Amino acid sequence: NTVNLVIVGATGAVGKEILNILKERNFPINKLRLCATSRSAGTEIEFQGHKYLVEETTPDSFNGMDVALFAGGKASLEFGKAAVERGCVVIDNSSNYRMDPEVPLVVPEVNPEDVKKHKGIIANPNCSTIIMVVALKPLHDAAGIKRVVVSTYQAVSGAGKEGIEELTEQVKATLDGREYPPNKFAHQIAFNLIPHIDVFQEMDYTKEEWKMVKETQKIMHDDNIKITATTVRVPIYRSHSESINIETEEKITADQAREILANAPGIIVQDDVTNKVYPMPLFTSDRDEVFVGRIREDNTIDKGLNLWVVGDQIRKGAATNAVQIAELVLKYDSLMKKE
Ligand code: 11C
Repeated sequence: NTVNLVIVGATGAVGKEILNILKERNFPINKLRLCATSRSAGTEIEFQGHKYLVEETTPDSFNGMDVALFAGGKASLEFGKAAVERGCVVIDNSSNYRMDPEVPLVVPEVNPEDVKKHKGIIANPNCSTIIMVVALKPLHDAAGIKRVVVSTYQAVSGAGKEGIEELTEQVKATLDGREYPPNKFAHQIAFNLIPHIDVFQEMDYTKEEWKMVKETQKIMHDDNIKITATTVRVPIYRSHSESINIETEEKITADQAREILANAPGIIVQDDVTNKVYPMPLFTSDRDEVFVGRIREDNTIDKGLNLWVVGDQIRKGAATNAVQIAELVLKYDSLMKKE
């Protein structure tokens, strides 16, 4: 089976990474259409030896296509339903439909079967949620997670290309003794940390923090897991890091957790403190796996663990996860090539 595939938002950070991953994984494409806003339409993108002209997204962009990968933003609100009406399965990396009960929210290592329940739209979770649940799922299966306390250290590229540019220019300006006022971020990000990602909502938690709570419960099919999050922007380019404390129903030792995680899909355990081995964002970027280290028993409770989890949020946190979902759609839907 080959697929007629549309990528909406093909010129952004996630869209470009989706193209890299489709190539790497040899995704079976019959026809490819690249779309974006009118601002980026006309850009030329090379993919597997062919040159593609980026088109402005319109409802007709989806005619005759099988799968539409939306890289993010508002596009799926505007065109998602039109794509479904034209027979496409939509895989949406934005937060627009994630909490819709009709829309499966999928991380292939955690709840692949949920893809089968789709009614046209499948949502890709938030990047920090994806990275966390890949690590939590095998421990939940083994010992039952009751409570999670997570603090994140999120890279500026989570805020897109403008986030990268703001950090670079602000670092240079600060070193030169010049002012570089914040624009993308609420405060200066150079030589700083900002405990504020996205807008403030109920109880003074941010939207990013609520995403980690609600999306995790939906993906894990367990509203009883208690989750509390603090999300922080840090001045690094790529890969989100997370300090995660869990409390479990059953006792699990650090050694057992290490073995469970080492055997789980999509995870690499890097945990050898004697040799100063632990995951760090500089070395987890451009990788699809989630890296786990600093695995320790929490000595303040009977059954608890601390973990340090790091993953490339543009790859596994967005583009790779979306392409993996497309692979599951192919597997479950047996899409037929449209001539
Ligand atoms: C960030 N997690 O790092 C955000 C970006 O819901 O897909 C992804 C927003 C989302 O700023």
